[in-house]
Amino acid sequence: MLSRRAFMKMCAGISATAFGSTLLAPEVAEGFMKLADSEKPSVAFVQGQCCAGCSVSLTYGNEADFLDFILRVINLQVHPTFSFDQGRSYLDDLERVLDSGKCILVVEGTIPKIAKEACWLGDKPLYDRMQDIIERASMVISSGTCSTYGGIPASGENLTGAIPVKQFMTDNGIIKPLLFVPGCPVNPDRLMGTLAYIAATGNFPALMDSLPVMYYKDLIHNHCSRHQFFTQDIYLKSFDMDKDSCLLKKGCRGTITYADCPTRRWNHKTSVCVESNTPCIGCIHHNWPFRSDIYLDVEDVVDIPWSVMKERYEN
Ligand code: FSX
Ligand code: SF4
Repeated sequence: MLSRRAFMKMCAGISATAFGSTLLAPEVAEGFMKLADSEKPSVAFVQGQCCAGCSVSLTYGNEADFLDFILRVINLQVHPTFSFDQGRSYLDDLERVLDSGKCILVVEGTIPKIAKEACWLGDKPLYDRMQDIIERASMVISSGTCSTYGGIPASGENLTGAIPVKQFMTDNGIIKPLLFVPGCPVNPDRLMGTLAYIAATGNFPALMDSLPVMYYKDLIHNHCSRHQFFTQDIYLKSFDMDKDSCLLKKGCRGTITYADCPTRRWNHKTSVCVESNTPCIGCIHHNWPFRSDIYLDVEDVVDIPWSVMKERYEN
């Protein structure tokens, strides 16, 4: 059995890795004690227009192992990609868990409002089912950029009228606690960490514009490993050059995108976009995918005032 000291040390470790600070260690400890003798929160996933990449991403946890997570922290009741039960059985399971009135609903993807037939759930368009589903959940998490801001399905001419969850709720007068975990795909730690926080405390973590502050408070640019080259005006001009340069002139959106990617990293902390010689494409930004090209060639960046360039990068 763990001593109190060892237990608190473990909670501080979890707090530091999942939430970026040891400050939440007491809350984590209290939460785990609560979890030990109470029911784990029920979680149901629903997918709209998306590529299911967010769910695939979830299985590549950095700090938290997905299997461990669904065995110890939450009670994953139903998931359109992971559940053994598919089709009618998935719908029956979804109904059952929603009937409990205590389920946390995670939505991936958008909901088509114009061409409703672009996304079906069972024998009805998702749009016609969504009000009932959301109203029976205790809280809603928009997982991924599509579900949060519209993302790829709502880009361009948006012929299907793809809308994110928040707009669906506003259009249909639904009031329900709603939290955003954007990213295309979502970073597994951010979704599992958010759910773990809710499991431990029963509440949402601190939010700013519906985003957990612990993951989305700083610009990627501010913690980027290439930041020193930015301050020295050393910019990458061609991708076959060495790595000792800033990617700003190749359209890097780390300058306008708020997330902890440089420190949290991806794929078991292997790397992060800018360290793989790829500019940040801003997949977490509310305007993503931007109307302009993903990889911009902006040779004149140095001479353009930052305020003007920022506007250019945000579109
Ligand atoms: Fe969107 Fe997610 Fe991108 Fe895909 O669920 S955020 S297209 S990685 O799968 O919704
Ligand atoms: Fe900022 Fe991108 Fe340059 Fe990194 S590579 S310092 S995020 S502009």
